[in-house]
Amino acid sequence: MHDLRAIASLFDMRADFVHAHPYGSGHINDTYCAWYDLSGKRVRFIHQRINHNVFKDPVALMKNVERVTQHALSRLLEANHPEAYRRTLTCIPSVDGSAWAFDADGNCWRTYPFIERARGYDEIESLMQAQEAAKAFGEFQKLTADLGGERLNETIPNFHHTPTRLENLEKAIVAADPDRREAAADLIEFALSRSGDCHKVTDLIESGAVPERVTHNDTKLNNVLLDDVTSEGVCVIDLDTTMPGSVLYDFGDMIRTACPTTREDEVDLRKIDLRTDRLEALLKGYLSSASSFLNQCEIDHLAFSGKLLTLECGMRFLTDFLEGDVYFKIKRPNHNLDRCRSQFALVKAIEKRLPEMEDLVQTIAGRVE
Ligand code: ADP
Ligand code: GN1
Ligand code: MG
Repeated sequence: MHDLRAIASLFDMRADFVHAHPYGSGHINDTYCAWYDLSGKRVRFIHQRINHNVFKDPVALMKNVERVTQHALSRLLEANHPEAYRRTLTCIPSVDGSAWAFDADGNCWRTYPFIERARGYDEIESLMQAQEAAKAFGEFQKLTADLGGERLNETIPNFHHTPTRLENLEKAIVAADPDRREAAADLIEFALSRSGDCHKVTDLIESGAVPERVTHNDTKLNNVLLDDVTSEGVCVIDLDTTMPGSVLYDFGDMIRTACPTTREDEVDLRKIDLRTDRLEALLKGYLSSASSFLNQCEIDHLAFSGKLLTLECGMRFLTDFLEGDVYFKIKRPNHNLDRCRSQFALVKAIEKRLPEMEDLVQTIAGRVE
């Protein structure tokens, strides 16, 4: 636990720090919810330490976040949105006026107002949630489409370049501790057996059939806050990987996180399946906001993107396990192995359902046009 009172003093809070506690279930950053006293009223903020093991240039990252959030806010204010400050993250400035601040140990921090009366879900509870989350991510892509200015910084190069992820896995297999390699033998075999899928989307991007766009790149269900009462997608969060990418990365990760019958680290593999009613809800929500700018090739690969992103995520968990659990936060030994096993079980479930999923995409896309 960091000294949050000291962190608070780095920002222009205009309220008195009361106390803070670790918050949320993200795998990457250190997130704290901090309570403040503002003229007798309790208000809360999020303080976050950016994981600089994962994000090598936190200032370049924060410059992206600052641009995207300012753009979103100005659009909301132009439209006289009654809840503009709840619909986008906004950066509280540091005492010297930047959107970030470094502590005495060289850690980079940022502060956001806490988005109230809404939350993110690790596990989905209703079809409405899937639909609203997908709509919100589609709107986010629409918003970033007219960002203007320079290309955003690549906060993690080759983040969703699946062939590079496969190469990283192959290197990790060679360098791994023999016990870990042995424990993961069946999963290594599975990953390598699906290597033919890894280059399909990057080939389409290289050929120009799938355009580069500004995308979120981490559209896990818990990275959109849904209204406590209406389930409406209120605010897209976790903008660390918002950078040039493909809509297929965003939709694929929505499938991976919103459609399974179990959570990401389920150990009872018999329970793992993909719910096509949830895919239908995702498609309805996403296409209601994104159909105006998607091309046919993107639409034709939406179902496959679910398989690709699930395979890629499983490969990343496996690589991290082989490298000694240095990237994703883990809560128990073999956690990354369990996560990988569950993701690969989901890949198999998707493979069985792919024809049904493809039909659903064409049906819903046909209805929206
Ligand atoms: P990570 O990269 O580690 O996933 P996130 O930015 O997703 O970090 O934050 C972790 C969790 O903190 C989120 O899943 C969400 O529950 C919560 N959170 C983050 N920002 C806010 C905010 N502004 N208001 C309310 N909750 C937030
Ligand atoms: C991480 O930050 P979080 O927990 O929302 C990861 C994603 C993975 C996800 C798997 C920057 O997301 O890419 O898909 O875990 N984020 C980063 O749960 O690597
Ligand atoms: Mg997150």
